[in-house]
Amino acid sequence: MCYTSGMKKFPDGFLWGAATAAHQVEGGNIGSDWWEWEQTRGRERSGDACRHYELYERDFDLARSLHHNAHRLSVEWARVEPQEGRFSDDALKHYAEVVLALKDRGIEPVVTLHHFTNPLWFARDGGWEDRRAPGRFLRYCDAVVRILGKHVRYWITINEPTIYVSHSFLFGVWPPQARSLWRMWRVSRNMVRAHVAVFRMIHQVCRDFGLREPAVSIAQHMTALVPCGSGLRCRFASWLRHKIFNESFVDALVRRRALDFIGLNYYSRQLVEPSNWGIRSLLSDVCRENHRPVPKNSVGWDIYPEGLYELLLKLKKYDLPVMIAENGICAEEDASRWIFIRDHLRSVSRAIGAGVPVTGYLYWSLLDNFEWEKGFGPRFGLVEMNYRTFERKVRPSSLKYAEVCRTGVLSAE
Ligand code: IFM
Repeated sequence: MCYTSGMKKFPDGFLWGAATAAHQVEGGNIGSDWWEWEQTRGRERSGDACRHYELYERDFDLARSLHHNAHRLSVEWARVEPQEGRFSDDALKHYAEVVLALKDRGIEPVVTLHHFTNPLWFARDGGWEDRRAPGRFLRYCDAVVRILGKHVRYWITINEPTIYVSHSFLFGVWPPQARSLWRMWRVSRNMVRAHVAVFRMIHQVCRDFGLREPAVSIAQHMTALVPCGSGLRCRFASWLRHKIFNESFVDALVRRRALDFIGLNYYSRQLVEPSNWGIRSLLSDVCRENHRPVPKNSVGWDIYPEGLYELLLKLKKYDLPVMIAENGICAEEDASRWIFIRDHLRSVSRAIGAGVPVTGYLYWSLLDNFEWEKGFGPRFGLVEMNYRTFERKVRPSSLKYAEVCRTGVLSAE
């Protein structure tokens, strides 16, 4: 790492790019539980989204023109297995073409197998709570890996398991809108089992076919948990939340030797201030006074680049490579996007200098997209989307980021 006059040079071979997820960009994901939920409960419907299912080559041309050498996408289970045990050759062929379209452009694919959405048949028949869930997920992943395995090295089995289980089974804001610790625990346990089974299967398939060693992980969402005051309660609650929300999945998988690297999704901080020693308060109370104000994104999340550095240092103990699998800002004006990227890359660079083996940075997201229960309002894209005409427009911030991707250097200003 070179620090000459504030300039930061990233390691050779560093992965630079952006991420997307099928349901958020593809459009027409009619066989999924989210699609059904949106028809009656959602604020907005995903509808055609960005029409990425048909326009992916155009989007990858843009990624290449922005000097990305990696791209994270997700395969949609509901398309690949629209009915239990019946696989769609068309969908599998489509994803093979998508991955090849990336390779043809010199872009390394990072493939996610589960990004919040489930096939309807699966959701209706017990979903992730059912003891058959890990086996069902494994069967789907096996079909995908057998087709894509020779072109894909980096796999993310499950995106943000803690966000999925908390939003869907504890806070009740995502389908199936449950509010139950017991159900959340069952789903978490099944997701751990599912990941471990898929991790082993991917390694086995690569051995069987004589393919190069794969790199398999989850994408773990982590929040910087900052005690609001110096008192014991604030510090204890921050520690506890970090253990549960940031580290529990990673710990479970490291114990089972089922991670080749750590995929880290980082967006924001939480200023922790529990009002009492009750468990609910310890786990969820935040400072209401705005004691240590920082800028916010357009949906009110604190922007806190130092948090990325702090979390990366905490990951050092695992002795595994780390890929920033998502980091991004939704903003009404684009100027803050480049400042966000620059400041977070400074944190990444500091962490690398402190000995954390960070191997890549994938901005969320390549395109504006469907932000789940918030609909199309938040704009995260390097590329602006016109949802009426589907015209794509490169934002100025993406050109500044492109220069870093091209040179591997973050300049001082
Ligand atoms: O849009 C989401 C993505 O699906 C998962 N990580 C966080 C992003 C922004 O909220």
